[in-house]
Amino acid sequence: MTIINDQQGMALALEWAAKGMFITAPNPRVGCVVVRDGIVIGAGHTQAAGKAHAEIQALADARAGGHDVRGATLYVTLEPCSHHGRTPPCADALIAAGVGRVVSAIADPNPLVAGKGLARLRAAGIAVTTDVLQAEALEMNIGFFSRMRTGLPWVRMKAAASLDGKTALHNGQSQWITAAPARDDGHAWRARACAVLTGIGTVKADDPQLTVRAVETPRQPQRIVIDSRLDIDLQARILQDVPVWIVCAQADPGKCAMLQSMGHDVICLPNAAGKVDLPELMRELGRRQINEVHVEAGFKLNGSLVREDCIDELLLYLAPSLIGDAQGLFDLPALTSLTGKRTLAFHEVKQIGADLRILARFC
Ligand code: AOF
Ligand code: ZN
Repeated sequence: MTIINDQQGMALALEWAAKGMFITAPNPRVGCVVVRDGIVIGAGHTQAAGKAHAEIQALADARAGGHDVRGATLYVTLEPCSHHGRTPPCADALIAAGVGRVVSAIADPNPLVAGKGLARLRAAGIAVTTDVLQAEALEMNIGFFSRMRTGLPWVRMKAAASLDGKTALHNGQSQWITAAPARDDGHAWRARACAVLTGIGTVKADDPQLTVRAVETPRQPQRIVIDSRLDIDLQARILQDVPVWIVCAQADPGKCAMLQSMGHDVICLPNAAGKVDLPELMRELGRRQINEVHVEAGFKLNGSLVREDCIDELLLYLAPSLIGDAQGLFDLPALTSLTGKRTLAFHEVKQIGADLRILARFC
């Protein structure tokens, strides 16, 4: 493949970043390609936390192919780091390698880096170009950017409904409203998240595992259940294999100890009303280095999360069917004036099989 301009080089680096989609958290997923005379001589992506960054992988790949990286151009989807974290600074490795030019998509929001990586490259005489495919690079790591900028994860709420906005019949039947391609697509979004969050209502009604199954992934997201009164049945399927974080507002010491002895983590975060303090939970998840949260919950918790401004984005699958009087998407209060409506902006609308996928962001 011949790289004829910076956009093309960065588009390829973004493809490499996507290869790290499920493995890099809490680190951002970064891709890097090394180009000499328009020819790609090396490529790589961020490995698991504590392991090599994208630039190091790409340089090693080029060298393994017998290529000389001196004077080469390096496309990287995030500013190369300048700090000693779990790994040494990439900026230093690029300077030592003698690369000629670095093209970066977006500045690293990590305050330990934030411009210092590019400054160090420039100070060493390397030509630097920035902000190439910046918007795409931001999307790739939207949760990491959110956490670095605000301390909060990016919270995406997934739901599937009929065209008349209904998620289940009154008798609870909901399988299936959307078709298999849309359901598999939902698993890919689940897989990329650091955590999957649901409520005790869904655990009781569906006894879900909330694992990723339709997509091959080396790691399962952390599962979180909001369960104010610690009502969860110890036999619930979600509790049977890997540790779950159970968030409550009142922790019965006996039940708490039993859950802990099964390896689960009980987080008690009551608000003044005796319910789980949802905004505080989001801050806690940020402190626990959760970048993206994937919410799959029911009418009640969906409503509470929206009302308490905890959601950044809706991932809504709409099936081309009408099911009439049935369960809606969100438990929100009736309004007397449209001035009170919650407004979102459509970010992307795409057809997946027979269904529609809508990504809409709160304004
Ligand atoms: C890069 N290339 O591929 C990634 C970067 O603890 P460490 O050493 O792994 O550093 C983690 C930080 O490095 C992370 O918070 C972010 O600022 C940056 N990520 N930087 O040059 C990469 N993944
Ligand atoms: Zn680095």
